[in-house]
Amino acid sequence: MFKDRNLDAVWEKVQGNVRISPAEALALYESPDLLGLGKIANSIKEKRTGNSVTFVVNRQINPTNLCVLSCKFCDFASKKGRPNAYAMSMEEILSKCSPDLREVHIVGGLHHEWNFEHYLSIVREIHERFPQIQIKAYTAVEIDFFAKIEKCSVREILTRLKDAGLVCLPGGGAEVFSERVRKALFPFKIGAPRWLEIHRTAHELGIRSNSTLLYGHMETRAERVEHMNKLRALQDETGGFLSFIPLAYQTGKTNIITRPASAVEDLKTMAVSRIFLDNFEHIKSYWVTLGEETASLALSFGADDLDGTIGEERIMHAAEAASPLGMAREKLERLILSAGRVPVERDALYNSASLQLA
Ligand code: V47
Repeated sequence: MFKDRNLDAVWEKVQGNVRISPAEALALYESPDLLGLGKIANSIKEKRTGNSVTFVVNRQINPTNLCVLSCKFCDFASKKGRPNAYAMSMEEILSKCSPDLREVHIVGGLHHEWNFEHYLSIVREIHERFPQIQIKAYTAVEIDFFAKIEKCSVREILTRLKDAGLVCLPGGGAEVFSERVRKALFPFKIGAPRWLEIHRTAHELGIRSNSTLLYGHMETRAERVEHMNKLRALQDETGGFLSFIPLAYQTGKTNIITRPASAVEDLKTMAVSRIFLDNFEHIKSYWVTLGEETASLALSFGADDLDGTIGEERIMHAAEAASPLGMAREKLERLILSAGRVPVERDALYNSASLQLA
């Protein structure tokens, strides 16, 4: 049935709802039959979400780029005194919010002077002024930092954030769950066990979360699959993940690599994740890192969501991402329609936004 006959067995498994192993996922990467891979991933996507592709009217807010960490892969972080360093005032943060938004996504640096109360007040103020906006805020890396500076448990930090209005956690800070890569690129950042523990605690508290994989730098395909395997195991345990987002590394000025991953590698990563992560409802095609064309193609390789309008993305654009800073709602809808899909607006928790209005 497939040009690559090795895909036949995977097709059979997928049709029978039988999970594939990490070794099989790795073998999928080696397949020369890209379209066959897409066909398998797409069959899973369509079984779960039909022909629809979701998007959210959201705004990304990166309150500061000042960061006590110095990760080698990151073009966003800065240090006090550098010309590009910034820290937004509360007024500036609030000015980014408007009542038409469904979601704000807050992520930023680990500021050397801000205390937890300040980070907490960002969530509280937004929630009080704009109660209709769902707040997706702070990666596990930030949560770990808050617990350290506040000298309390992750559970307490998350509970206080939830009480202030936090709805879910974004998936950042996971990078790639490989000690080899962590030591080389982000030795002072939390590793896999702590990232997973924080998301497990969030799920126990009823806080849903996303997950990411940063790929296309120095990691191997086997390390990517191992990363997905750890996420799949935690999802078996808690069921708390909403989505998986493969983040294609933007090369920027870090000199780690000269060229980003190819579109073929992007589409393979999308398809392999859709096939392997059989307990994840959503796989996101993040147009900011993929670019509009690949993001659109990814909608035929297993992705069922395009993220959102975003407004003003700073992390990937600090690394010279070629995509626009934000996208109008109409343009996002057109992108989905031109891929032959039906656009459906959602909220941060993937509930249909139009149903909520009814
Ligand atoms: O953790 C940093 C990544 C992440 C670069 O949860 C880079 O819905 C590519 O996690 N090229 C933060 N990626 C962003 C993030 C995210 C994005 C969209 C949606 C959601 C969600 C979460 O960005 C970081 C890091 O892995 N990153 N630098 C770069 N040059």
